[in-house]
Amino acid sequence: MKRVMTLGQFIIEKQNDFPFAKGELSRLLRDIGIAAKIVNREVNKAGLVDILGDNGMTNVQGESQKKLDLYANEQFIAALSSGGECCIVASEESDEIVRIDSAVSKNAKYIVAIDPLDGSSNIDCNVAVGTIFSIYRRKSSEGPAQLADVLQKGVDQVAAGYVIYGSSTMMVYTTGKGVNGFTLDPSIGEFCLSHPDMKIPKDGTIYSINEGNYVHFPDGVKKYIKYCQVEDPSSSRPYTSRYIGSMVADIHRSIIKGGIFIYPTTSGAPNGKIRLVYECNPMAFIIEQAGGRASNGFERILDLEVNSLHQRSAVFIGSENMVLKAEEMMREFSLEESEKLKAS
Ligand code: AHM
Ligand code: MG
Repeated sequence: MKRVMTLGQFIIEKQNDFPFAKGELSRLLRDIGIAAKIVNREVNKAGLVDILGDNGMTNVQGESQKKLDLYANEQFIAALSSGGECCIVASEESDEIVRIDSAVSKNAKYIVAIDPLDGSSNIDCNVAVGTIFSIYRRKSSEGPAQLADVLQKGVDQVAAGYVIYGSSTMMVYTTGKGVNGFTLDPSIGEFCLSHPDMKIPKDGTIYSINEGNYVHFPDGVKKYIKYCQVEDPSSSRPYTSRYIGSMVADIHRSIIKGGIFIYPTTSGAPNGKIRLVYECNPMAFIIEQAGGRASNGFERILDLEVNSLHQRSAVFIGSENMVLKAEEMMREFSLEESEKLKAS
């Protein structure tokens, strides 16, 4: 019989990849896995709120039902606080960085940036949502960690991952040595290795973008969409369009099947919508580790300067050849966007 490898076992085995590691990163990843299971439980009963009422939806602390994204935020911060390996959490749900001031945590060497529940507008209609996380080593060596410790380029990430709460729940992560995916087996309550060494196809036939915004897109994006829609059997066009509206789910599909996910700048959102620190950078790290490509249309996401916590970026991410083609069109038809993005 095939041996089941749980996330916990896998993390311990992989610790040997880092000869001087003391196990803190492993514990951090394990803590994130535990919080993900708690959030998964709540996400799964989201539709029951009207049946069970407040009481039925009481969470583990005995608090009545909260918006799920706030609940997820609290769960991840609690898990990261109790472990003692993380000194700052930077979250989409918190305007400022959250310092963890307990005696064990305040000198911890890791920083975690997180989007606790991405795509949460999809919850009410039972569509997949996700958690995205990114781990950095703090830069300063003494005193309380600062915002500057968080504002690191994506290329400096130590680890990144996502959890997708979909038809099954998966955790996918990288520590810079490939990407591995674990599916939650609800019968034993463990994430089990189901997708070892994930690789994204170099080419794909699925493009994913909110086409409702078409009139507001830069010309390069409009041309790329038209390119996807042209009939050309030799390159399997027209491509298929798929847009879930949960970036984690759209990118997860792209990794499995091949494809490109684009959230460009628009006339209404001149810097794009997706956040650099806890959405673009972790997904870009994972995609690159899986053999794909991620850019803002002109520059590699992981090399972008990070100036503020909630900074936004345009994102073109997925199968290498699809992203290359879209970049080619951005250079040809929307070069002025590149200057605007640099200035932002
Ligand atoms: P959120 O962090 O507020 O949930 O927003 C991010 C989400 C992404 O998951 C998704 O790709 C995008 O917003 C969808 O935006 P839109 O509705 O504009 O297409
Ligand atoms: Mg988000």
